[in-house]
Amino acid sequence: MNAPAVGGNPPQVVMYATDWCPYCARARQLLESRQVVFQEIDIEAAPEARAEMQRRSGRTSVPQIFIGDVHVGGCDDLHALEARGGLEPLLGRPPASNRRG
Ligand SMILES: N[C@@H](CCC(=O)N[C@@H](CS)C(=O)NCC(=O)O)C(=O)O
Repeated sequence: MNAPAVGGNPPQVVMYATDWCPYCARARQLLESRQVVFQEIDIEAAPEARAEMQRRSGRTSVPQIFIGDVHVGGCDDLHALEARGGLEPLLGRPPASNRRG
C-alpha cells in the first residue's frame, strides 16, 4: 500500500454506504471528526452503485471506503487503520502524533 506524499493534493475519498446502516454512521463519524472531505455514494439510491462497489471491493457489505486507489475496507478496517496511525499518511497528511496544535 503506497501512501501519497505528505503535502500533495489530498486523494479522493469515497464511501459507499446506505443511510440506515450503523457501521456507515460510525465510519462517517470518524471521517467527519478528522475533517476528511469525502464523497458518499448511497448504493440504494443509485442502481449501478452497488455493483460498482462489489466490483471494486470484492465485498457486499456497507460501508466500503476508498482513499484514492486504496481500498481501506469497511468501518472496522477504517477504525483499525486510524488506531495504528495509518489514516493520516494515506490522506497525505503528517501522522497524527507529529501534528502541531
Ligand atoms: N464489519 C463490517 C460490518 C458491516 C456490515 O455488517 N454492514 C451491513 C449493514 S449495517 C451489511 O452491509 N450487511 C449486508 C452484507 O454483509 O452483505 C464493517 O465494519 O464495515
